[in-house]
Amino acid sequence: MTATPRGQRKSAAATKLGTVPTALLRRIEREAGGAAAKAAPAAWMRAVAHACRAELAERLNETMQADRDSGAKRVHYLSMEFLMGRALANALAALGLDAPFRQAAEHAGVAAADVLEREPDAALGNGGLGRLAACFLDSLATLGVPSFGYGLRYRYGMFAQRIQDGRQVETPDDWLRLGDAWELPRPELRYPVGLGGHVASDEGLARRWVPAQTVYADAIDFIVPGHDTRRVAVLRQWQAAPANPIDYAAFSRGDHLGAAREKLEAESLNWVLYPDDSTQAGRELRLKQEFFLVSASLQDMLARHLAEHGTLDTLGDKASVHLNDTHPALAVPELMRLLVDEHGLGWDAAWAQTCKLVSYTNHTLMPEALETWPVRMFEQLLPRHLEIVYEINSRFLDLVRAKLPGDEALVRRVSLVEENGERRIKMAALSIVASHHVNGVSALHSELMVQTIFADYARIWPERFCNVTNGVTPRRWLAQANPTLAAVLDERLDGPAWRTDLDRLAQLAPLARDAGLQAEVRAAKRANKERLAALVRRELGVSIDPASLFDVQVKRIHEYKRQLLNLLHVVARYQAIVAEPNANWVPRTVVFAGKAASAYVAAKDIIRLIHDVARVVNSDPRVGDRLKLVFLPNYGVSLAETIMPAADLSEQISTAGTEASGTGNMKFALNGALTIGTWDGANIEMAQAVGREHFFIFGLSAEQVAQVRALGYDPRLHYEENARLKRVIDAIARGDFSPGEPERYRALVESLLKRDSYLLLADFHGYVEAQAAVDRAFIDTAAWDAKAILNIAGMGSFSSDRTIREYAARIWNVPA
Ligand code: 26Q
Repeated sequence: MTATPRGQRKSAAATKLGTVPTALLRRIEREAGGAAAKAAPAAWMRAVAHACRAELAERLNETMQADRDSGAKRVHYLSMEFLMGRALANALAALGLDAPFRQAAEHAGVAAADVLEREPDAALGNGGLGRLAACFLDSLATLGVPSFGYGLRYRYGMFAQRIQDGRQVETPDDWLRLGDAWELPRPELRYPVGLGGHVASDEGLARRWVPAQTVYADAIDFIVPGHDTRRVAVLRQWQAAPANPIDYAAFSRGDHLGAAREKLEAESLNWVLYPDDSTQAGRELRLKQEFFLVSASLQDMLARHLAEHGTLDTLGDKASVHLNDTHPALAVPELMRLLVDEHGLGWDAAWAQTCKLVSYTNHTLMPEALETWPVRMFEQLLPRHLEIVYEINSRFLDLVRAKLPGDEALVRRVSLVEENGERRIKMAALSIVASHHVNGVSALHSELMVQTIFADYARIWPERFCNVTNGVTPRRWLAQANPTLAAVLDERLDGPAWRTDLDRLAQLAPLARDAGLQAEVRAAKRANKERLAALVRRELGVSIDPASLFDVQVKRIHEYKRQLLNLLHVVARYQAIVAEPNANWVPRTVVFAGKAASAYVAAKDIIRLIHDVARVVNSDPRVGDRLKLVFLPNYGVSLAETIMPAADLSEQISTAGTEASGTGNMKFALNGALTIGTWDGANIEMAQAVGREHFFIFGLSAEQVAQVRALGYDPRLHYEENARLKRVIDAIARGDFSPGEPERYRALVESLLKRDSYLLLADFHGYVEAQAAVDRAFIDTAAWDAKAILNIAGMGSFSSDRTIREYAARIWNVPA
């Protein structure tokens, strides 16, 4: 095996059709039942995936054997979401099979790209939190950290988004229709999970849960390859199965639906991912899903520990349980129940182990997004767990009274039970109380976390709170998504090592003004822009000019992310172009993509307005190529892989203090886009790493936002004082973009003028100025290219490898 300049390992017989391609072709012929040349791309995709899976399964066995033998401490990463995307290109790269695959395809006359595109995205997540978990698995594997990711095998993942008459329509994402070529079922791993019922006491006063219903959790593994290592990570996903798949009595009465009730109920646990990151979906099914995930995962962890060590006394030394936000927070009472009720530990011993095991990452500061569950629902579904939560709470509140005596108001505030209105359990409080570490995901977010939402807990346990800034995997987000730029880096950074040592990007900084490097980076960007332009033409029938400035905002649609601020600028620019068509306009293409939660009306209005504005702008002959606006439907991991490498400008414009970190911001900069952004989340650390002068920063700081709000914010003042802003809002309010229905955006405009909860109007002026600075910078090509190179060079520390090393060292106490 030798490394080529592109970093792919070639087999010795790479030039002729070597043994690997021959084996691949045989496999395809076997699986597709005929000549490889005639097999459909989907059949190719499955066959190649199966070939990779066989190799990955071997590596998984090796990895697990090694961890058993060394008695290694393992990390258990519990998450309701893993937004994995496609796996084939990544597996081929990690296994060194990319070149053989391409050779085999070429030999058979099949387009490799067609095969790769047949793979459906595994979209088992909503957005940032889920994609972060996927990047973490890539880094856990690559760094060789003994670990398990635990999640649910959703039958339907994130909905597919279609646009009809400018409006979002959600359709089911049938990602398993072709069968998942990657799954490795583990029929030997099955655990019972109870629900409902009551609590009984035995003679010894021990309490024991008697569930009304039991389902089984079956394990299905998804293997994540490491890069530059034979080690792998595993994502273990749980599939629910009924204890009694058929009620024969009902069946023989002819009541077929009734006979299937238990089966249907069990399967509902895997039915669909909650597509809601905006509102607290107080739904019973969601609570059941959360419990199902944690119960199965913890039973699996305990079974393994007992098999390896024979005692639970060492559990906390050999395992770590990480909560990806509070969604798996039921792990705390479930672990206590398993240890105390099922394994006979005393409360104090069990609590000591639990606190040694658990850590928790918070991903949002917005109080309305903090998860709470009605006590009533909790009690119905999990009666024993409610008792345990009460016991945890009572001991915790005693501790608070002892530590900070005489402050009953504090005691009420920190209680795990919200007593105002309907009584509810506060999942963040539950997570904090049991965690040895609680972290935020950027420096600002972690600071605000202890100053605002968790201030009381930080007073009690200041040492418990810390920061671990997010990162992204350079394997997917640079090497795979941007092969043209990756080839430039391989050349300039002496080979492929940057893929697993991203700090090497810093070596580009001294070359930022090198005309040769600038030309190479520019050519790569141009190729990626042409690829995106082709996609836009295919999908939307709109032609966009690859020479124009590609200004891109792609992420979940949310008011706090302020897609609407971006759109206000687009309208302002449109009006200015119409007013002065002969001025020296820098041609721009504004690209949006993103999904709105199905119940989030304001977010859906924004999607509709983008389409309405796009129709008007794109068909106005006075505008021509000076401005184009496009919305690409069905944003997801795969679309991001095409869009991000093609961006010149990355829009990261959340109201300061609202975006916990952002990770798209990192992916864009890594691919040579410049950022226009607020002083928020990880934008701050990125700007510091790159140099503020190479960032377009605007708007109020988090502190100023808090001040403005405290003083009483009146958006109308900005509207009255800023003529440009007034023209924009008046045009929307008048129906300039919805002539058939002038009232269409009344609620949207009214909300802007009356509340403007995210201070768009306050930041509008600064934003428009920053956009003007972008235009000026873009026309100086050499200066722009230098900035792009410095952005790439500054991204070394935003690798998820760095993030995982920090978790390993500071939180999990495992080697990495
Ligand atoms: C909660 C209850 C019921 C149903 C759904 C939910 C739910 C689901 C998803 C609540 C929140 C989420 C997702 C949150 C999320 O993606 N947060 C993002 O996390 C990223 C990784 O840390 C950050 O970069 C982003 O700033 C943050 O918004």
